[in-house]
Amino acid sequence: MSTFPKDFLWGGAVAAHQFEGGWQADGKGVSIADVMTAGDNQTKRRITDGILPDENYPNHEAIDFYHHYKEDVALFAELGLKAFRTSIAWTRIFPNGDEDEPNEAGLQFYDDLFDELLSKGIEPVITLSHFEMPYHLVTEYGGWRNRKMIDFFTKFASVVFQRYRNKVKYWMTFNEINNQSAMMNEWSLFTNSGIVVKPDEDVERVMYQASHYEVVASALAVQIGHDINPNFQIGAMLALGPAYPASPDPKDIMKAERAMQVNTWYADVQIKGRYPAWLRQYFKQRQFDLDITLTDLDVLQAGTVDYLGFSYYASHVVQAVADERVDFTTRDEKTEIPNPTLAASDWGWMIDPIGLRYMLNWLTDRYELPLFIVENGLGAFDKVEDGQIHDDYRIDYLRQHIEQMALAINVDGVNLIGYTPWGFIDLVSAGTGQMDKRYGMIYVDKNDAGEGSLKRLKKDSFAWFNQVITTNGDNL
Ligand code: BGP
Repeated sequence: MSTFPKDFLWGGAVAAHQFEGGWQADGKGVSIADVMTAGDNQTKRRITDGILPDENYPNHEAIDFYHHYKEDVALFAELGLKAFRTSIAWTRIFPNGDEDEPNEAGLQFYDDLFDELLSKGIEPVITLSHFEMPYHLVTEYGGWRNRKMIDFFTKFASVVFQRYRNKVKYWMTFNEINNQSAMMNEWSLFTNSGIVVKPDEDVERVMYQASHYEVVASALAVQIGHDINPNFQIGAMLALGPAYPASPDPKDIMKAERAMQVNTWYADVQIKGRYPAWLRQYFKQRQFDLDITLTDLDVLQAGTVDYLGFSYYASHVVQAVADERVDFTTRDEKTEIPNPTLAASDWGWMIDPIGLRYMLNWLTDRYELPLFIVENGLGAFDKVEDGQIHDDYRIDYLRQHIEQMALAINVDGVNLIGYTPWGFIDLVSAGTGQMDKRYGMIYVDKNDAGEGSLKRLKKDSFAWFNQVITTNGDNL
């Protein structure tokens, strides 16, 4: 028996660009996700220079939720969802990002979607920017390198806050804003900030500058949102998983601590309203000379978030290197090693349910804010046999994580307000662009080559998760 709070937000999570399709429908503009090709386990997604003929862009059609939303929402209701996390595709509202007036057809789509959800008792949980900024802002302005992005983003935020002020209560500003702290991974900088680093640029400086503009934009959005509706709950959203030290060697411990600091400083700023000491010092030592104004610092202080949303998939193990730098910063991947005590998914992600409880404790001690797990799940290959999908591996993964959530709440006193497992309906993988890296409880008939009927089928995990929700987590 696991006790969850009475109003616990059991739900499911997706993002507009990974499931809506309709990439040009009703005036939608081209987003950064629209210029990313399909990859797979071995092949990285490529970022093309605009839309090229003969390339496979999996997000263009995705699972075509745009044209199936009514039937899909009916299925979500049958699954028992109390909350549904998605994003508003920025390019449906401002196709290029720098227009004076929003696109009414795009606004209407989300009105219709939110009405449909609310009529079924499903609470929308909305991310403003989930890896899908307008591509025009990249080609014309250089993405988040440019301070002008703050104005474009806050305008977008104001328009949707105003429009949906009576339909949406839970918001998040930037999805996994901290991914780009792994700046050597070009996917992260592009999806977070619309940046492809030029040969003469210092990638680390570029990353910190873009991140700064984003935390300022986030803080301004929080203030704008609270002015429009004081009941709004506006959260930060980070990808979080513990970085364990590889051994008791104090150098490994220090390395792991710094890895956590590098990964979580965004939450420090968004929750506490100021940069942590180590990072202020780091900026000085590295002589980045960032554009951070005194007004920005006031904005950060005034725009702190109401809760912390986070994704949790895996934990990591880090090891100090022989010629460790005095600041212990993690600049590349050679410091991360596999964890011999854990199994990994088919994509090499370490499966660590206890790490989730650890993280919930760590975050509670550090921030004392309500926590919301807005992504979690197992990407796996599924097999359809006679129209059925027996995904017991997925049920096991989710069950083990929910058990740890229950312990965190009941034994450790963590204030956890909800759980929206990722990709509860199969969708395009953000990292690889695959369809066959599936997270869903609802199967969608489409493969990596983009072929399939788009038919939806219930996996075994569908009935299981429905039972979890209807018993409020008592029957796992
Ligand atoms: C997070 C993103 C999601 C999502 C998920 C799973 O990084 O917020 O958009 O896709 O991870 O990752 P992937 O799709 O690469 O398996």
